[in-house]
Amino acid sequence: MTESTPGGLENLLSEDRRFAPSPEFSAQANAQHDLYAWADANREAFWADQARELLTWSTPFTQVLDWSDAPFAKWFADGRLNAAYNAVDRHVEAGRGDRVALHFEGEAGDTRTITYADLQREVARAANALVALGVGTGDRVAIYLPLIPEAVVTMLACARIGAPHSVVFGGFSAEALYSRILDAEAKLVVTADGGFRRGAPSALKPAVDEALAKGETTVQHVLVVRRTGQDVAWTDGRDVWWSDVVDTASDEHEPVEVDAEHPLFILYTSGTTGKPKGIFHTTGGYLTQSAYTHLNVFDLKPETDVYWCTADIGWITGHSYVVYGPLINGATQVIYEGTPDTPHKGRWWEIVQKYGVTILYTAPTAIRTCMKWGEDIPAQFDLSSLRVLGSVGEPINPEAWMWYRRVIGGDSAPIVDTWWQTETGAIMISPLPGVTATKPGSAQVALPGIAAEVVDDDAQAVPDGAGGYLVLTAPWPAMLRGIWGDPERYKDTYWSRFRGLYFAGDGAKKDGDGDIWLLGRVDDVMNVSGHRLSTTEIESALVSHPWVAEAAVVGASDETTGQAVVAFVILRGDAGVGDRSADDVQTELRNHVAKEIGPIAKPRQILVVAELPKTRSGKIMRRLLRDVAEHRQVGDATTLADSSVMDLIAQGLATPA
Ligand code: 6R9
Repeated sequence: MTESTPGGLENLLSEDRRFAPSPEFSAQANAQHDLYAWADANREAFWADQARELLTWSTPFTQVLDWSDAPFAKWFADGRLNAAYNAVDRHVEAGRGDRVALHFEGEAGDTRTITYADLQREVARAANALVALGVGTGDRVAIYLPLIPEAVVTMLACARIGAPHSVVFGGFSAEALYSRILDAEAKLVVTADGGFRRGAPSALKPAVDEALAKGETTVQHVLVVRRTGQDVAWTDGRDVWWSDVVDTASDEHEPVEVDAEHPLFILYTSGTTGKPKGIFHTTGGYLTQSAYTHLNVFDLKPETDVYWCTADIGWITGHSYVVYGPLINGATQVIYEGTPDTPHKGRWWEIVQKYGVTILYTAPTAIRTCMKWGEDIPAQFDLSSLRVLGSVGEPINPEAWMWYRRVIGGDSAPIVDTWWQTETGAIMISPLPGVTATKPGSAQVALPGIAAEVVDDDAQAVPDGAGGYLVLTAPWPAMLRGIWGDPERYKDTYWSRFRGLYFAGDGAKKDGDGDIWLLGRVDDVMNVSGHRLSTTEIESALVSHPWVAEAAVVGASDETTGQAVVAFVILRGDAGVGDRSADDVQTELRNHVAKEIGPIAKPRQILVVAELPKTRSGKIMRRLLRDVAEHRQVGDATTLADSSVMDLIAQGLATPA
């Protein structure tokens, strides 16, 4: 049951600005209009063509889709290949070894230029080192690294030996890391002493030490990259330096050929319950769709483009559009370790100018932050190289879209607003630059080969102009193959709401042209700066503090981050809060959440209340709390078990604690 039905945003449907691609852009674009017809004619044949065209198979497949055990899909099941070979070696074999794969820009301004030939040697060394550390095909490796070249190298080294990686975002806490290590039964953790964030070294290794001290795990070794030079604690026998085992390893390694359905990685994402879900992806289908979308949605020309996706590798965007998609396509790309405002607020635009970035892929929250800083900052840099702009992570509001186009895109670069999820593995709904006349704020249409629909409560497609739930109506190559170790949860979460349809958890509307507008989550998942956070998970973290009796968390709209975490807590009378001020209580609890989950989960605001609004079945009515958090007139409270609760909350907030 969801308590908020998609709605509102009527103003979006009256958006009538259109930006048709220029004839020059259309003429040179990778994707032409006939791509839709090709895919519509025979979806499976279309994907088979893409898989053959974009990947090198060591054993060609003869089967395309096997949906006989739905919703568990198999794509290209009798084919065999290696992901790292496809991302690196074959480019070198084809004489493109001198092409730059990665322009690495450290936060402090240090740089490294890594060609495909360099990358091949480095990945081979790392693969040999992993094997020497006892990692075999099928074993899981947890990766807890900053965005430095070693992160990309480690992911590819895992892929090279067929060991699924589980990247844990470096901003996550020891607790979060521990639960992910346990769930995946990781054999190895790869980390660094630290990374540079906001002008200072920020430690990572202590969180790994703390995680592994929490209890028995399957981890045998911790492989540590030296990045910041910080002091680190050392466990002899368990911990090894990258420089000792990778730098000294042989740079020759034979990639391990795996089945198309061999797991490539696990990536944890927030669900509606406290326990994060280990979304797992396999090899052939995932790589096919990442490469296809990267080539067509961004119009990549590998010989001339300089591509930059600002996502961290801890998120799915970093997997599909920093590592696999671009490297499979032989792209030259920028990776940047740090924050956009270090050492100054023009840092990103300085990087665009320095490398002549032609394709930029980022998130609405970053665009809104830059809007807030003012357009005179990007105006100081030459951004004329940019020719395609992408957006991902949350709905982009039309003002931000227009600003992005005008200030960053010089009023001409097409914007691709790409809707997809950790679960979908790759982009699903997006304009095609050169084909689609874009509309500020709408992701518009399913890509060729993808089938999406907006349905009502009874799974019926809604007419144009109406709203409902976004579903995917046909299997796609990069779809998740399940939740690690929990097939039932996979079926329940995605396939039980509407029979035979994949329920994405997003509300959506179709406008008069049938174009899709995403309206945000309809479940208890928040979207803060493009990161998915579960209300339940943060509530559990709050309740784990001795002062807190009960907690309810909502996502309140926020000008910069899209949504912000607002928590309502009931304190325990006997727990020793004493006469601490409301400010002290708030600070203590905010820090507690940061420690339990990670700084991105820190509530913007914590309000101490006497009661929480609940239905008779005991479900907290977060909708009403969201009204309070967003300073609105509180909506219909008639289903509350005790209707005076909202008055109490309102009164409590009016009187300073
Ligand atoms: C890739 C990624 C998935 C959720 C998704 C939706 C939101 C992503 C969006 C968008 C509107 C877009 N979302 N892209 N909403 N327009 N272009 O972000 O994956 O972290 O799993 O989040 O993000 O709510 O369901 P993930």
